[in-house]
Amino acid sequence: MRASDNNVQADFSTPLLDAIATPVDVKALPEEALPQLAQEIRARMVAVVSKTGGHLAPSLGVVELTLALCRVFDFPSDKLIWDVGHQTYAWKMLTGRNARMETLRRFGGVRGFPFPGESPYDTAVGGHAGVALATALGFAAARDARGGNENVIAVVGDASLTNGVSLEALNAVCHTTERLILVVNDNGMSISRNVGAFARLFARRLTGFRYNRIRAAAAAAGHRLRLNRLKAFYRGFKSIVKSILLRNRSVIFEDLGLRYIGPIDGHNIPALCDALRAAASGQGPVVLHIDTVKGKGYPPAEHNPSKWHGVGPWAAEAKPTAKSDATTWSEAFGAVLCAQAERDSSIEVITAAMRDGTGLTDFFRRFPAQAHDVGICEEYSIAFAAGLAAAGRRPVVALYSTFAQRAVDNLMHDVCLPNLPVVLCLDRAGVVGADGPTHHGLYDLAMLRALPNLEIRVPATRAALEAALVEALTRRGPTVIRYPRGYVPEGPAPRLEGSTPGAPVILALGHTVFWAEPIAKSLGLALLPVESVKPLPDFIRGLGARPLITLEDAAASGGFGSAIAEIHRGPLLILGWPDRFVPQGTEAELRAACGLDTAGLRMRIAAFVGGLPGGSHG
Ligand SMILES: Cc1ncc(C[n+]2csc(CCOP(=O)(O)OP(=O)(O)O)c2C)c(N)n1
Repeated sequence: MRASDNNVQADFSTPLLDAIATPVDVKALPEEALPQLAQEIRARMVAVVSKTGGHLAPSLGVVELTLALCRVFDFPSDKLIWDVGHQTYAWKMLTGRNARMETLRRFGGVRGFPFPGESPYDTAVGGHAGVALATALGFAAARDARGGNENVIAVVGDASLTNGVSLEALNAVCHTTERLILVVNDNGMSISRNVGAFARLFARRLTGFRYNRIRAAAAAAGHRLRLNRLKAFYRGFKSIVKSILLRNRSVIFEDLGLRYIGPIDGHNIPALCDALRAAASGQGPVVLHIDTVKGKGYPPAEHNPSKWHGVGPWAAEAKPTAKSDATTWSEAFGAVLCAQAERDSSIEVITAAMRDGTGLTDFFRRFPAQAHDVGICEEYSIAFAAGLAAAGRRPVVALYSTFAQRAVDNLMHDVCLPNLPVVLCLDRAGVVGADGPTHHGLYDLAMLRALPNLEIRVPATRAALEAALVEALTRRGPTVIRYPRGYVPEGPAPRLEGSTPGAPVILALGHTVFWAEPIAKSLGLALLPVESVKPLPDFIRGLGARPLITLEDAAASGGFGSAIAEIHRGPLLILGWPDRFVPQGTEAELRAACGLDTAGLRMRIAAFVGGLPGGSHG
């Protein structure tokens, strides 16, 4: 592939890749053909993602690893579990999905993450970070119980390894199984640069390579030694050199009961195959530490792996929508937070590895002393905020709604129970599009509504978001503010009287007031925006027993509509996302599929209104 700029070469051919139906075909190739196959995979990956968008840089970085895994192991009898699973495009191409890759992340198409329902080669669901090792341990324990013999391999990125679930699993390895391979894919990057003590530990890759050279020389000398005392001396020397040069990196894993192999050049297929074979053949669980370059082989992605971590389509034929000047919800949130921090030095902002995604890039640049990237550690982010708040600071935690699910207990136990003034901003609340069911933020309202002391705001517009944040920063207790992906409406939220007094009222939560507006207009219904789920606005009780229709960009069960059902005596239609997982697709496709587009909503609302006593809305 010639890819010296963002242009994608349209006329490349992939003869080796085209001939591969399963990993068995990868095994059958001569070793010399593998670099060519890697190149074809990268060319195809770039071409596909240029049209579909997706997680390009992570997937480019593990092409050789994927090939080496296919060479050494027997899938699907051996079990491979990818952490997050955003790096699996090569895996998908080599396990029977290459011909369908153009449908990647599209409605009804190949998923952007592993999914067992999609392929027998996908062992577990991917999407959220940190769970691969724990799941792999489950597979290993089940194998051991049944007396099976298959290998179980987890591939975990250096950033995902720092997640609490990963660390809990690391703690469990030695008392769970004697056979497990953990591949740590170390590229020094999360979405932005990886942070924390593990990142520092892994950052010593130069010393690591130096250690490997010295170890090789010492091992050669050690082989020549005959005397036991000298051998013991060599072992002691080895461990000292190891702990000095690797600064305890391997020692930490070895103390946790895992044999350490590495660091290995993660783009050298023969070296990877040797290391994987060594990992599979020795005694006890193993960690294989590989060094890779995120974005490898595509210069723009190598140069800026954060930007290319997840990208939208850029190919001419994909007709990318022209970059809008409009402000996103995340940007609006970041801007108002900066404005608040100008006057209030007690504000502390916390992100869990999503600094750019949550609109905090500027805040981190302008107020570094008040900004914390805690890594992929959502539970920690909330408990940390609780400590800050209890000590008199004003913490604002920005998480994606779906990842905040991890931290519900911390919110209940560490924040709501002591009634601490923590502000939790839930970005991407609502459907998110192509990332699909693992990433839609549909369950926050149902999960959080029951928590005492918590107030929940759902602004409809930019002004409402700003007001909600300013107010939350003055509250004495905890507040959640949820808002969706995409552009924030600038104008006021529509409010319609309806054509007949006493007729049904649509109560639309947050930005769904803009979904409801054309329907309310065409059916002559009243439309009232609602921007707080907890407490509910007083005016709702004032509506008495009038027929109500609720609308929300959240799961219909347990959310805003359910809150209304708890207090409302009259007829009620609850509209939100159905009680099944919502697939990937554009927002428009998903709304249409679930009856939440304009036509679907109009039909359902008209049917409800038509079925009311008197049969008419007017
Ligand atoms: C629980 C959770 N929080 C946040 C994310 C968002 N996220 C996706 S990938 C990623 C970085 C992963 O870094 P690493 O594990 O090192 O893998 P790499 O992308 O570098 O291959 C983050 C933060 C997530 N998927 N899951």
